[in-house]
Amino acid sequence: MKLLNEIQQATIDGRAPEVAQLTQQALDEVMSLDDIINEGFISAMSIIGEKFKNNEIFVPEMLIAARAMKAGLKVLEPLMLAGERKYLGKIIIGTVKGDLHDIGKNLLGMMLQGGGYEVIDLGVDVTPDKFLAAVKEHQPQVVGLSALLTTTMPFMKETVKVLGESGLRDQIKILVGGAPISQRFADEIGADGYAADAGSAVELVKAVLS
Ligand code: B12
Repeated sequence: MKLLNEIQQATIDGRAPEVAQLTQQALDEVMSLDDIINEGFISAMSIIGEKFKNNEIFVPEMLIAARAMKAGLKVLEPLMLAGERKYLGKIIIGTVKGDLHDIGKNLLGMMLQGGGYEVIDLGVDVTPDKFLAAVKEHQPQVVGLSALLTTTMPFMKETVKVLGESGLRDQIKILVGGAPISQRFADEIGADGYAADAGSAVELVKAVLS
């Protein structure tokens, strides 16, 4: 528990090398990936988010904390990706237009890969047309849209609309997620599913594909 608190604090402080080292130590002590991610990193990011909202910290500090979290995730990556290679399905993921947040989307990608799915990551600031082009090219079963800003949520709606008009809609399931997203919003925009975190997203993908 103490170690997870240390990971959380070092992430908040943006001490990337120390986060990497503490994460390795947590793995050596056989702590679960879920505990490290949830109690170490995600809890740190919600504290950072609160501090930012209250003007106690600003974008540079948020960025430095995000880098520290990435350094920790890098240590976990080989374990998260260690799944079987025979894919259960193909999934395209991306952060929608105007939005540069990618930590949650990356985590989602790693968990899905670990869960046995082939993941094609389109990156951040992905326009609806780019999602459509990728669907045509890769023919996935699932498309996962991520948004962290309330101002970019309309582009999620736009992406669902563009995919809807393409004639390919019945061949794909569209899932949405990100801190400001809810099941209600997913229903409103005509998405096929919503999950609050990357772990539940893997379950959701299993469910929509079954
Ligand atoms: C780190 C961070 C940044 C970093 C991002 C670095 C990076 N490479 O991602 C930087 C500094 C760049 C940044 C910039 C900005 N940010 Co910022 N940021 C954050 C912060 C602190 C953490 C986000 C994060 O990584 N969380 C951890 C991850 C693991 O969680 P997650 O993304 O929610 O993902 C999980 C789930 O949601 C889910 N999930 C995510 N995507 C998907 C997709 C699918 C399909 C599914 C099923 C599930 C799923 O699974 C994930 C894993 O469990 C949040 C606060 C917060 N608590 O969210 C603010 C926050 C999102 N940012 C905010 C703001 C305002 C900004 C800026 C506008 C600030 C500015 N003035 O410039 C810019 C916008 C830049 C842009 N155009 O995108 C606000 C948004 C407010 C709002 N209502 O829209 C927040 C909420 C802070 C706050 N409290 O005010 N930010």
